[in-house]
Amino acid sequence: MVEPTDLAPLDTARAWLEVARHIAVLTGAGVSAESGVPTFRDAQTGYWAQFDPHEMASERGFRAQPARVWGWYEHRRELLRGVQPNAGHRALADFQQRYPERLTLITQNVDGLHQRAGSQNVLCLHGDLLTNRWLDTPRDCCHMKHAATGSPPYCDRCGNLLRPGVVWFGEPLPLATLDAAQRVVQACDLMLVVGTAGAVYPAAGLAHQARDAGARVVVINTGSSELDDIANTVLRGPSARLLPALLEASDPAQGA
Ligand code: BJW
Repeated sequence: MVEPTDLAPLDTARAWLEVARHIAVLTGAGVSAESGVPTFRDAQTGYWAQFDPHEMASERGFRAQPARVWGWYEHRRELLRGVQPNAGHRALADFQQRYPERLTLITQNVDGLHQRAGSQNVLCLHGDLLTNRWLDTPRDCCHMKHAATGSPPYCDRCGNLLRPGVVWFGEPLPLATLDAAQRVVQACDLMLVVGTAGAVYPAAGLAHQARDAGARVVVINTGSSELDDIANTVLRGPSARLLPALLEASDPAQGA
């Protein structure tokens, strides 16, 4: 008899998907790469090949150079206006629409492309690039925003700055979202880890938790990731091709 693990990785993953009752999906920047959104850590093309993450993605960096950091986020927001979800985003959304009780999407991405593809109840660990919030605890006066081109808007009474609504290094993830994600991975029997280097915690820790709790872990990535070692199988290739190949052919266990 042929065991699933004797099959090629894609067939193995399909076989696991078909019997999985609760599927957790953790996505990272790679899932949006084929939409034209740069990743962070890819050599040459990733943001961190060009910028120092401590300067561009930390509160300290923002306080030191607010106009520079704000300008980078404005550039990224502008880029997002010109891109569309790709076949990988759509395959995840379509699968969830067909089997809403089976799939929960957890993303590190701040680009909103999963939601634009139609995914529901997405657990966004690192916030939302298209929102802002006050840098310091807002006072009563903090609704008067003064905007100057190229600089973060600020309260013209107390000077409090607006900042992007994302999670920077050294900042806590939204507690309720992280709690929900941890419950999902504890309860899943299959976890897909897609397009992430697996270098940033606590997000990457979710894959370890799933594995420790007995779930099968499938990594989908064009290159190697820090989570390959804990994966039960690795699908090497672009997610816009592999996610449709995996999810569209699937006919999960009826009545499970
Ligand atoms: C494809 C592809 C294709 C390409 N198809 N694949 C434990 C150990 C060590 C350190 C820590 C730890 N716990 C916490 C830390 C510290 C820190 C951390 O993790 N540091 C490590 C880097 C060393 N973590 C934090 O600071 C976090 N906060 C925290 O822990 O708070 C604790 C606290 C509690 C109470 C009070 C106070 C504090 C916060 C982390 C925030 C991360 N923020 C960023 C920026 C968001 C805003 C923005 O967008 O500007 O989030 S950093 C950046 O990395 C972004 C991403 O979401 C995140 C992950 O990146 P991702 O998605 O993996 O992208 P890449 O580029 O790294 O990888 C892309 C992958 O795709 C590659 O593998 C490619 O091969 C692949 N790929 N094309 C499939 N077509």
